[in-house]
Amino acid sequence: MEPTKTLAAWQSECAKVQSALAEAGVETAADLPTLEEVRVRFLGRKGALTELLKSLKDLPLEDRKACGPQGNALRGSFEAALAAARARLEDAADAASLKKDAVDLTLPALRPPRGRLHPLTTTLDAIAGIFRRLGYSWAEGPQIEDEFHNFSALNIPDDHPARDTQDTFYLQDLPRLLRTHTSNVQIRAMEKSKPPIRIVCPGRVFRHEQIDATHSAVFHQVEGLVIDEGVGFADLKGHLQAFLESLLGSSTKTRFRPSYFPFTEPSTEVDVKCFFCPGSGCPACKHTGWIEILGAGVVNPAVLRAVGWDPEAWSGFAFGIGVERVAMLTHGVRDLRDFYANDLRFLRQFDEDLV
Ligand code: 2NM
Repeated sequence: MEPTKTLAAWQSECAKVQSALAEAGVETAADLPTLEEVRVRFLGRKGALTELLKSLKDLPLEDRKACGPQGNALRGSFEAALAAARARLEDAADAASLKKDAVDLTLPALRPPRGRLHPLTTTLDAIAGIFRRLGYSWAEGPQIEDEFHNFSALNIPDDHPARDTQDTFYLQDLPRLLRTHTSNVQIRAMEKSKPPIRIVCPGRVFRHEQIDATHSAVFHQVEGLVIDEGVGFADLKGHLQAFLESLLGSSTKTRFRPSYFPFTEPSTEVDVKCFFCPGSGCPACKHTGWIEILGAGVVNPAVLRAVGWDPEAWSGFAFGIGVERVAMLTHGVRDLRDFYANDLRFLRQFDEDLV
């Protein structure tokens, strides 16, 4: 093939490529895509340096021998400059990402958030746990109940105000109601067994109440029942004194006041000496020095008769404890609605109670 290019022409093109390379900014390219653009501009398929090297074949043989090494040297130094620039940019990118995603392994670990039992649950468990250690079994029953198990069997007369719709939630189309205490469980436990019995009945109860800081339409009770031969008021006092000392401390002072419930006779309301003030009076004890904590009494013979148990042969006592009321006193909570709001700022206050 006849040469079509002169040495002078090739040398001039080579000088142009060389000066274009010098101005291409390989050393100062800001990032890898820019550098790649420069590479393609000179060494791509139609790149200026590629074309220059391809045109070597158009030179006379003698000139090709002289220009070949010159062209290759140019490509060599350009490729070396590209490699150096690429290494510089990659190092910089690595350093930037290390800085951005830096992990300080000397920092203390973050604790994963941990759930806990609700203070009403721990209070209910604490109450039931004390009675378990006094030999009581745990019994549960329905929250939707009939009038017999919630009222009649408990010697609550048909015209008693507690049965009024002002106080009790009745179901719309059924002769059923939401239990107003867990005594229904005790009636059912007696119905399906024989004396003796010693049970606690923890659970949710419902009353048609005006809701305020100390009243909720839904709350929790732990009721207890002991029936055996010759069990009376002295046993009631012994069990409840032991319970209160275990719950509130061995120096707890109690006061058994006479009271009235249809299902017990005699009946009593039990107060503990105020543990917020030295007896001098404060808002917690309504300036009386005493805090009412539970109700109790000797089971009315009418209740035993209602379940077919012989009141001449068997006797015993029963009590009812409001879980919310105890939890308010033991946790220093002034508004029981705080227990139901599920505000973690409130609930987390009691994390230290659990070990
Ligand atoms: C109270 C107070 C006094 C009570 C009575 C009975 C049953 F079923 F045996 F008759 N259960 N609970 C009772 C007695 C409950 O709550 C303040």
